[in-house]
Amino acid sequence: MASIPSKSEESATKVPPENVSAQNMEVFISTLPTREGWSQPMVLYKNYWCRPHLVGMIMLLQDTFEPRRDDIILATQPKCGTTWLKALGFAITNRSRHSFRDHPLLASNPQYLVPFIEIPDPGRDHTYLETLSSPRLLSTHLPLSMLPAETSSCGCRIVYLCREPKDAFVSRWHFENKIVKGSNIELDRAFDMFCQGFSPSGPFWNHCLEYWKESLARPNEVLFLKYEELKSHPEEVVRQLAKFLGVPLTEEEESSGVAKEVVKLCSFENLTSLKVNQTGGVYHGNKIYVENSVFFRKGKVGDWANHMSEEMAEKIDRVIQEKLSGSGLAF
Ligand code: PAP
Repeated sequence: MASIPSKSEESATKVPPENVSAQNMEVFISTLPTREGWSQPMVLYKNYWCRPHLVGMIMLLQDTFEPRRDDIILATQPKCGTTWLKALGFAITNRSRHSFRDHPLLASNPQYLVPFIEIPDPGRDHTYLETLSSPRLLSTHLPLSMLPAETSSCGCRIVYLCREPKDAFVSRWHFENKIVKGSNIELDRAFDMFCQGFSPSGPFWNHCLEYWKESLARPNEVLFLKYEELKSHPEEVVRQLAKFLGVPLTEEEESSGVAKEVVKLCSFENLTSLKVNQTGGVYHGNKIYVENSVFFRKGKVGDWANHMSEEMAEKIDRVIQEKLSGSGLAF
């Protein structure tokens, strides 16, 4: 068993010891910088803020996850369109198997049709991923630097969806106050934390930048998309996604309007009209009950304007511009 670092040895960038036992995990987590402010305290692990219980899961992932060449990983920062991307990815890659009239997306919340690699679905553990037949459609909220190294070398494909930071922030703020009973985080306070880089999976900009740079270096394996372009040209993005995932739309599919059908099936309006997304929910590993409806709120571009002052918008725009400067990425 590996030894646990002492507090004095600890640093925010520290690589965790391998094979830390379950008993020692708590000790290890207690050595990480901790900060409160969101609905639950968070720790800084490998330069990113996350819920403490996630650290063990990420470490387990490093040891157990074996990426396959034909895996597809849908990567997002929370609140940037995960549910939508999962729906689209599932609909595109499974379109020969299911008719649009009798589709799994009509009976299941998209979140549970595409498993997270770092967070086992309720009732399952990490071994579940190994039981899935290829090609696997998987998802993650982790930054690229936290994925097992083979993910970058095995040739699997990653689709990253990011979102305009002001809208992502507003969505996060609503979610935080909804998900934990009694949570009442003030907008101003949440805003300051977000601008400091302190948010779940944050700093927001570093998460985006890692995937952005990788998409420039390995365009055939990493596709970088924005929520806003998906909103404005959904059918084009569906075609782009299908092509990138190695299942381009055929001429026949084009003439029968498959892109349109996929967009309609996965649309905010359709998904929110379904009973499965209006009722029910599941308990997650951290004992939080997540209602299926919580993944849907407004689904709009620009809702930040209903919450932020001009001053706030200018500040966050300045922070983001500065952090992304020189990268070629802009919002
Ligand atoms: P997660 O981080 O918990 O996985 P995620 O799906 O990334 O959730 O974020 C939810 C946001 O996506 C919500 O945005 P809002 O708060 O600004 O409204 C949600 O409404 C939006 N969303 C979910 N499904 C869709 C969809 N089909 N089309 C467009 N937006 C969607």
